[in-house]
Amino acid sequence: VRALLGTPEGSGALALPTLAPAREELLRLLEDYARGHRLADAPLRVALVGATGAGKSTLLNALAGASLAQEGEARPTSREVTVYAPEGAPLEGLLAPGARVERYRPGAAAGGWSGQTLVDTPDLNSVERVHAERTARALEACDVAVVVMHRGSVAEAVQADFLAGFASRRRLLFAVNYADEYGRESREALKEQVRRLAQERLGLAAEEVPVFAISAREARAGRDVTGEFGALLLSLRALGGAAVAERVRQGNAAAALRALAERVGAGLAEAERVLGQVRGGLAEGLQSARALLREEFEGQLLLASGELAQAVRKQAAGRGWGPAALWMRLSLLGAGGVGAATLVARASLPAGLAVAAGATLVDAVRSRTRAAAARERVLGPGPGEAPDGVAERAARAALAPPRTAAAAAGLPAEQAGLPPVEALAGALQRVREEAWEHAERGAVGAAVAAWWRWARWVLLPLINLPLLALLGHVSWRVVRAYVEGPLLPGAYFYNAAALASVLAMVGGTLASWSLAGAVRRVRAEALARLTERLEAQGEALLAETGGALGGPREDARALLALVRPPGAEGSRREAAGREAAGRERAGAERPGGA
Ligand SMILES: Nc1nc2c(ncn2[C@@H]2O[C@H](COP(=O)(O)OP(=O)(O)O)[C@@H](O)[C@H]2O)c(=O)[nH]1
Ligand SMILES: [Mg+2]
Repeated sequence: VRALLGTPEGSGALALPTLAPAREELLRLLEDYARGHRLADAPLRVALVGATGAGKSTLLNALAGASLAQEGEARPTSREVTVYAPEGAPLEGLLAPGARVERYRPGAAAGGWSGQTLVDTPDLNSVERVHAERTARALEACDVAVVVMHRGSVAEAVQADFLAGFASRRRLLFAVNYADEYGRESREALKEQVRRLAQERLGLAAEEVPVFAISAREARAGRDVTGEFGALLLSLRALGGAAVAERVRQGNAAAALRALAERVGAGLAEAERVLGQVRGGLAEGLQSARALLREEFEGQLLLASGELAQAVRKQAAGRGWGPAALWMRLSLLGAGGVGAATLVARASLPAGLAVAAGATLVDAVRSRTRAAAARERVLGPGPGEAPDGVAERAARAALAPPRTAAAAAGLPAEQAGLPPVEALAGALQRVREEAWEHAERGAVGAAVAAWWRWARWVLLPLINLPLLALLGHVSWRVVRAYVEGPLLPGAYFYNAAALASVLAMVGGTLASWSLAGAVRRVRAEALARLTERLEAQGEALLAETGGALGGPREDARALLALVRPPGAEGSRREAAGREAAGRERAGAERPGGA
């Protein structure tokens, strides 16, 4: 249990931030549980607790048969703890500063007391908080509390609040003192009031509330005015028997453990709830981040359409054949270069070729710088945009709702498994880069391949056939003129060439039009890739928050499984009884006992 509970700084259930307010109490409960086991066969410890002037010290003296504790007229009478212990009994946990210790030889006490350790405590209801704290510390180290009350303190809220912290893990006995001052009826009425209070405020079952009307002062003088002081003594003696004492301790320890499990269970449930909210917030934030990135990327792709169309045409021209493809290739060189080359070629062919080659080179460089510029424009911050860019804005949008949810629960963002904004922004930017690269390369290839599947059979023949027919016709005319004469005039060839270039131009334009669909496809592909990657990244991020506080949560679950094995339902006392019985059995089975 100690290992699973761990430490607030290290791992273990205590590292759950939702358990932070309960840390001290959990450590106290753990200590209580451990004490029950450590002192398993030490004499039972009985603490006398109650309001100032209730008669605690008088009762201790009556039980011990000696003037051990100071009985006082001036209140509060006892500031310190008085311990009345048999010789040799361990006193660990009881020796707070200022505590007074009286040892007695078992069996020799004048009050007929034997075997147990009695502890007189300061007042519960003193204005000095330190009194109640001392009493609480003393009761933490005891097994049984005898709650001593006078008429005025029976219904005191401070007392009930104090006892509520111990009710489940301490055996309680109630003594209504000053019985010598009331008649039988008021005594019974007071006892009834105590029973009701114990059930309502402390959650005890009716049969768990032993109440005795006594007069401590009379008992001091050896008189039992109600006949119930003897019964109280008997109850305490019965508790003092070794077997009962052990059962009381085990029951108390089991109750402490259950209380501990209850707190841990609540803390774990709260942690799960908070983390659930963080995950919900993150899912929501990621959705708006995705919408933002998609919208922005779609816009950028539209702006980069020219660049993408260029890439598509280049690839398509590479696949095509015949004059139409040639025209497409030529048109990629840029009209300026081709025009200049044609003009110069009329004067000198080598000069024309040189101009064409120069134009091609210039064009290649320009297309490269244009690609770089397009990349810069798509991926970088847009014109007039802050330099943090869309990725950072999206990261902020994704993280805002889960961070709010975590902060509302006092959970630091990193403990909730949320990355810093810069890290997420970096990852989102990488996704954008990847989607753009996909657009430039894979998507263009795929779109052109799809275009080529139909264009090769439909479009290219449609464009190339008239050209080939023209070529055939011209050839036929040339052959016939050569054989039969007269020879064809130069104007004929100029005309045929002009017609061929018109046909090729129309074909090239048709091909370009048909490629508009391919460009759209590239954009859609790139957008789909972006969405897909963003979704995958969102999943990974959600999975990461799912594993937040993994160690402490696991330890808390293991602790709960240890304390409440599956199916162990039923009432508190029943469970305590079962646990004690189980331990007795386990002890009996093991040779040598403990
Ligand atoms: N009449 C009467 N007086 C009592 C009784 N018990 C205690 N006293 C007196 O009440 C005063 C306070 O008692 P004390 O034991 O010091 O109370 P404590 O503050 O609870 O320790 C003392 O003067 C006692 O003599 C009782 O049963 N009957
Ligand atoms: Mg006292």
